[in-house]
Amino acid sequence: MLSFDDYRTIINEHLTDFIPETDSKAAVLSESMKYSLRVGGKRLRPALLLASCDFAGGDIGQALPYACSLEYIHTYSLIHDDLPAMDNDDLRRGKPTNHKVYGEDIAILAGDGLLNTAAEVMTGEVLRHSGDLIGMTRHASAAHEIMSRAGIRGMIGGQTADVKGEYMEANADLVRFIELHKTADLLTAPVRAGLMLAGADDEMLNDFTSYALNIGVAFQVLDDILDFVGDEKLIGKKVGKDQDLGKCNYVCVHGLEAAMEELHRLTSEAKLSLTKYGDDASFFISLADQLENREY
Ligand code: GRG
Repeated sequence: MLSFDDYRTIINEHLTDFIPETDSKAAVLSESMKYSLRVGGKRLRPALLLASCDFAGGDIGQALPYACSLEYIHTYSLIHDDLPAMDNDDLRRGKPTNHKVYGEDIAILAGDGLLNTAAEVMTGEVLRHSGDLIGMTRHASAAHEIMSRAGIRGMIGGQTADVKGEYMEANADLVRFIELHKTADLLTAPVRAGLMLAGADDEMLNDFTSYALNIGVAFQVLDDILDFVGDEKLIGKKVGKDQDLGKCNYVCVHGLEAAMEELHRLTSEAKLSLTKYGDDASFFISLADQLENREY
């Protein structure tokens, strides 16, 4: 297996390779899509996809279009989340948000364009394997996994609960629903899709699903902690937004100390899911530790 930095380098080198050329009359669309893709980002989700495929003995060249597609979906969700109708943010990844540079109309279309391109790229890959039933089934499963976890029972459903939950009473069930769907689903999709592309068995899929859901929820709990105590310069966007919007998150429901304990518990649970793989799973174990200690 490669290091996280090596997977990230592969992604950064190929990230825009799968964006089709647009007609010159729509040139601003691909420009704004590429602006948000290139403006930064940890590349956590696509790196997880390549690493999971690699771990299970798959070909990371075949996984690359799915890894990039997932980053397109993640980036679309950030562009739309930053819009005035949602979180109304001026900064993302330390740079002006898409609508601040291109206007709201183009930012909405850039998000649409990224989501649609992801579906186009992945279904194209499925079609390319139509002569090989086993290969095609693996590709179709990976594409379905990504689209459904990004969809209305996944990230979009979680975002809806978040948006509509803004002014509700503090509610632990609502907070867990938002953590699981707005955030953890899009961190679970790459792990499962990578394994599916490699043809992993159900036992491995179950163990890694448990790992991914736990780091995914932990990721959101830490996001909530950072919204209270994080450094705006490091994070690259305004902090304290949840309180400003009257949003209910893990910290406001359970308190800061309990949030830190939950972050540690979830990270330990994630690592425990992979105990049987020993040193072979060290990439995933050290990633869980790094995520627990991230400051942005
Ligand atoms: C608009 C349908 C729709 C969904 C938006 C992504 C999202 C759902 C909301 C963003 C709010 C937020 C900050 C959620 C916390 C988890 C998260 C997605 C953080 C950003 O992910 P990182 O830290 O970002 O991996 P980078 O910039 O490193 O890629």
